[in-house]
Amino acid sequence: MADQSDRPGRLIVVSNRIPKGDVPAGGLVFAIHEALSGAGGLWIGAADPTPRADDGLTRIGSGTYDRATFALSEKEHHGYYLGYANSVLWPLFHHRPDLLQIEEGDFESYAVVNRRVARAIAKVAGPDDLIWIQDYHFLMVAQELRAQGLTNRIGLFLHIPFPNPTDVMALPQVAALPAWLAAHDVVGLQTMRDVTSANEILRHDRQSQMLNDGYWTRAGRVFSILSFPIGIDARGFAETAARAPRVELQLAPDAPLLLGVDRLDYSKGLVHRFEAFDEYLGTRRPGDPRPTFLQIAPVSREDVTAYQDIREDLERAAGSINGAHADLDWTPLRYVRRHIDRDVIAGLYRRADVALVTPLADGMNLVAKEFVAAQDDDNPGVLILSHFAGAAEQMKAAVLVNPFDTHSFAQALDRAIRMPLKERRQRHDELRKLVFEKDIDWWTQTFLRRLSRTERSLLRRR
Ligand code: ADQ
Repeated sequence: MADQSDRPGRLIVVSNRIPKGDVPAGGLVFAIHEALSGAGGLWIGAADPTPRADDGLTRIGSGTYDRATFALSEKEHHGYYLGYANSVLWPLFHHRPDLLQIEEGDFESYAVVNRRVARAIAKVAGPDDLIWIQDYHFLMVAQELRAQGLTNRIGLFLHIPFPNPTDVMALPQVAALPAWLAAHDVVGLQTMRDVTSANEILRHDRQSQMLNDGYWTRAGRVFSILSFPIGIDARGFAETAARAPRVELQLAPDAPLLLGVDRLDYSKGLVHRFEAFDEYLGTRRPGDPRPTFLQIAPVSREDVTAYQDIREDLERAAGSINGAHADLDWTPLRYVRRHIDRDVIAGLYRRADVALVTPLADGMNLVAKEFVAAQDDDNPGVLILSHFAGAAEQMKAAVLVNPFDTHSFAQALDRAIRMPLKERRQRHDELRKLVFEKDIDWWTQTFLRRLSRTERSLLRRR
């Protein structure tokens, strides 16, 4: 790929996933597309695994910005992606050190891939380009770029939670983590809770010293750790929901519809959610409405053992709930594992009376925001949200639950199903304001503004 350093001030984004064709509407991938369409620049992501991996980038498309992939061998896909990223960092950062699978060679594979990405960036980056690294797949890229002499402004946004100081001890590379972070100019996290954890971990590092206003200094560099809660394309999503095709669900006329939409993942708290629904069903009084809970959860990361286990647990729980409560004309729980199109999901959000967004740990959780954007403002549904979703820090007008406390979770379900229109509207108005104001554009602009102003902030402090 040609050196493009003659075009100063571009944005270079790195994310593991990159669309190989059209950009799907909504989600993070769409947000990156939007940011690059405005600023122009380069988007780098992983190619599909091949038997061998070479250095360099392969251009896969260009328009208002360029797209390129870095190569990944099948062995690296195993070690870097399925191994270190998804069997070490993901469980650890989601507060599940018990699920860690530390395999020899996986970290080396992660380091090799991070180094390859850094070399590729170093080759094409002009001195004024902003480099924006997305997520836990690339924690070492900035350090490698600094080792190669790059002085560009580099930002990292971590989409997942930050581990607490105790859990992080289970990371074999824990001693290296502060240096990985310090190689960036801005480290963006989803919530204040995450910033507190990161600060706490850095306080234990002898070389890191806290300045103020989110700034740290380490080994001669100044960097900041701040929260930038991610948003959605609220306006676009609301339009999709209002236009969405109506799906025939064959529910009884007044049956409340409860809805869950998640990637099948142990962090999403699906078994706990099923248990709370089971308890709620057990406490229904005669004449109470007969709700249907529709859970959509397509499988993901099937090659990781923990994901096979959760799938089995869930199917067992679903079978037992329907076995105990179903009637000839009523199936209380419907569990759909098939992929469902985004516009159909938008229509289901709008139709649902209650959304269950109850992860045990989650960086933000965009489903909570999509549900709010999709509602009919005159007759909105109720959002039940776990305290452990990053979204709970902003969305205080939701019905907040502790997913580990089955009994109070079941009571919250009952309350949500019965909630009068006035209260539903009051809560919804507050949530809607937040989701539309702090949308995906707000997030992108806030992060990039902070990153591009870094130099000036640093000069002030010298
Ligand atoms: P995810 O873990 O993927 O993202 P989430 O924030 O809920 O979680 O986003 C999922 C997206 O996929 C949503 O846009 C949703 O509509 C869509 N989706 C979910 N289930 C679907 C289904 N069955 N069919 C079709 N689409 C489905 C990571 C972090 C989150 C963080 C985001 C963004 O784990 O905590 O909020 O990045 O930063």
